[in-house]
Amino acid sequence: MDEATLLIAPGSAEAAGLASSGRIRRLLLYKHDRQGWSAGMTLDWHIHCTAHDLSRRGMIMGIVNVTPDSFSDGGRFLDHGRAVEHALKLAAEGADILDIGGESTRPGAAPVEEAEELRRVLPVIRALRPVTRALISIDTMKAAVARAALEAGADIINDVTGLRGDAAMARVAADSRAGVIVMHMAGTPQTMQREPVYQDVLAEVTAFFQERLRTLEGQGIAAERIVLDPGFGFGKTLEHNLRLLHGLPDMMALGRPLLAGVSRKSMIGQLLGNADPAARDWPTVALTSHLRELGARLFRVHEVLPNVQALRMTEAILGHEPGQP
Ligand code: HH2
Repeated sequence: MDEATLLIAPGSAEAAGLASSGRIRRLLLYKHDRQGWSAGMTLDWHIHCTAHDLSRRGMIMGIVNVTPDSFSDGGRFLDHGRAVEHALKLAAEGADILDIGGESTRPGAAPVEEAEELRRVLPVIRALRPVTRALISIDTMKAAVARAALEAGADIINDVTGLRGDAAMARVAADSRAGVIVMHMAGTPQTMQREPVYQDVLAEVTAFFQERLRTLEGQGIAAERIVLDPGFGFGKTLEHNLRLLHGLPDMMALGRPLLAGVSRKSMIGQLLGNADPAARDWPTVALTSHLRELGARLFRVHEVLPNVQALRMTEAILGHEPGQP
């Protein structure tokens, strides 16, 4: 198979198979980053009536945890006023998306009742909607929470179960025109870090995405509305996370934008011997730059400003066509 065939059919099973063989890694990177699928290909993300073109300009998603127990900032923004203030600060720093969550997904976290989750997130979304132009995403595994959040003005459903956790979630997404983030997780937050095992983590996560794209399309959710997220730290050892990060260029063959959520995660602590999550922001910034070069287009982060700066600098270099001064 040659380069032209690949460009004609990114996202096809054929392209994904070739990509996971490792043989076209550099070609895909070059074609995508330097030329942005120039042979008629785009990397659009459809949200409501707008197509956001991510081929040349990625997005920063700022994290707003309205929780008492999130792994790095639990309790800091449980108060609604504080959460809104924090979200507006992230938007002012350049966040394209504000990701509002009312249930921690850290390993072993206790599940939260629907009523309590709604009580945490809805007032924050309602307060933000009229005062920010940033997109708002709802980070939830519950269909009822997603539906209420969309009614309150949210634009995106961010479901760490990849729309498998709650049987009603796909219907909520299909009934709306919201963007959808499909994340891979092995098990549940309660069980996921109990010795996760894969034969080939990259092939298995890629196959999961193919199945999700197919199934969700059949349920009325067009692929153009979907962003894919390998789910770093969700049922993965350090080795699994590193393999997936290295394999991002291969996953681009799926033809959908990729989101990386590595901010302050324990894999950084494991590698650097860095126990304090808040002290993991600089490695996170470095990863934003590097992962943008490997093909990721969306970055879910706690600290927005330095990540926006790293992303824009990296894109300035990637977009610099040969022959220009
Ligand atoms: N990670 C967390 C939560 N939601 N959503 C996506 N799409 N991707 C991720 O990697 C991801 C996510 C965990 O981080 P955080 O929200 O900071 O912690 P907690 O779950 O403890 O609130």
